[in-house]
Amino acid sequence: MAEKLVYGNISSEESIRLEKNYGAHNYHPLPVVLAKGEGAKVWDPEGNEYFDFLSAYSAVNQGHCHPHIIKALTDQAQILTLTSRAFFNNKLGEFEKFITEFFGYEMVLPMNTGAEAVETAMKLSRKWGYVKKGIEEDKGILLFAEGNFHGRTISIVTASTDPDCRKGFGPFTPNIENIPYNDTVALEAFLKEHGKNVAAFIVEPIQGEAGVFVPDENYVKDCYDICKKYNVLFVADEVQTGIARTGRLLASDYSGIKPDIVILGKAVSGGVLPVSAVLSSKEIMLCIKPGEHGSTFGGFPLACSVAKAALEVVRDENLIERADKLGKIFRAEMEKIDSPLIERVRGKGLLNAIIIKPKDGVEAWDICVKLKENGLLAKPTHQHIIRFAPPLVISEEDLMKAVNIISDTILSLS
Ligand code: IF1
Repeated sequence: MAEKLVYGNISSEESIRLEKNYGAHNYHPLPVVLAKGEGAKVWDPEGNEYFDFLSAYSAVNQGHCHPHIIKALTDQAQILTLTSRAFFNNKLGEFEKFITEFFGYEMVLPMNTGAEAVETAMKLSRKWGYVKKGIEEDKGILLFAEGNFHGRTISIVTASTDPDCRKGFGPFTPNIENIPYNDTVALEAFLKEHGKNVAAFIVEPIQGEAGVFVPDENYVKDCYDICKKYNVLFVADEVQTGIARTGRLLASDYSGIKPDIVILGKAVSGGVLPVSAVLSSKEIMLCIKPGEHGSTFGGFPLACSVAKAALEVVRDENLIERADKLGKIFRAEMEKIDSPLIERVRGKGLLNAIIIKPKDGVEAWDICVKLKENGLLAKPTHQHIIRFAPPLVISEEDLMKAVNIISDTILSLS
């Protein structure tokens, strides 16, 4: 018998069937259909309620459909949405001043998706390498860490070491190299040999896709210092770790360094529109001249209004402190779960993961399916890791309810 629909007019079953028949098969989603979101909770068409412990991969740090952001969206949508950059608009400059002051940088280059912002940082780094560092034309190297995730374009997957991301998509972009992550000796060795031609080292302060892999405490600071020694730009991809997620405004803040270039995406808009940004100094940013880079939508008035509101929420609702405090509670609670299925708990702020030790055929995927049945959504990564990253606006009370769901679920499978 068909269940009665509470949200929308298409059932979960029908939604899945439609996606399967008409959409490219480039994802393998958990079998749950979302029809509504509010704060840290989401609902399926049949009205079942879930805690969202993925937050659209940390895009929804401010919570689903935050009223302040949605007001900015609907207000601006009735006035002006898109102008292109062929003309000035009255929202862009205001937003640029706001975001640069917010993060303590001189200039910003707005784009849309995270991958576009990474590509922008790659182009900007190479341009700086030729214009300022004096690298011989077409010799500029971009250095990345193994296990990275920076997006899906050809040049970005050139830097990937994950066969799923690369296989069948070659040939790749030249002069993109890798060194092991969390290995400053490898960085120093590479720069000692090739430093003259290296424009930038582009790295995640915590590797997200690698399973919330937190490097050694001094890693980011030491990498920064090594880069300075060889006049190489230190570029932090904070698309996932930035904007309060890890309990600091930027994860780089834990290391007390200021990257030469910061890449932001996802939560810049609170998950309302694709808005990304590259932050840097005038010295670096002004290496790119009119006509050399851009995007039809980059910095569009609607995005500017939404992103400004989204950052105001981070400030006004103390999301940095919340993530820091709730993260400590969450990890402590996870440590208490006495189950052979849990090998390790790790993370910073509200970007956390538990490493699963498969037992009697029970794997991370099975745990996530069971969590879903019990009212909590999370996604496995790399088969044996489950990432837990709720919206930062989650109340302590809801966090504890979620902790109980996770604990009960894991114990029931142990
Ligand atoms: C998908 C992962 C997360 C990112 C960093 C740039 C981008 C991302 C550090 C590109 C994107 C995503 C995209 C998402 C899955 C996801 C992800 F599991 F693959 F690694 F978040 F953990 N830099 N991350 O994490 O941003 O172009 O997607 O806006 O479905 O591919 P984008």
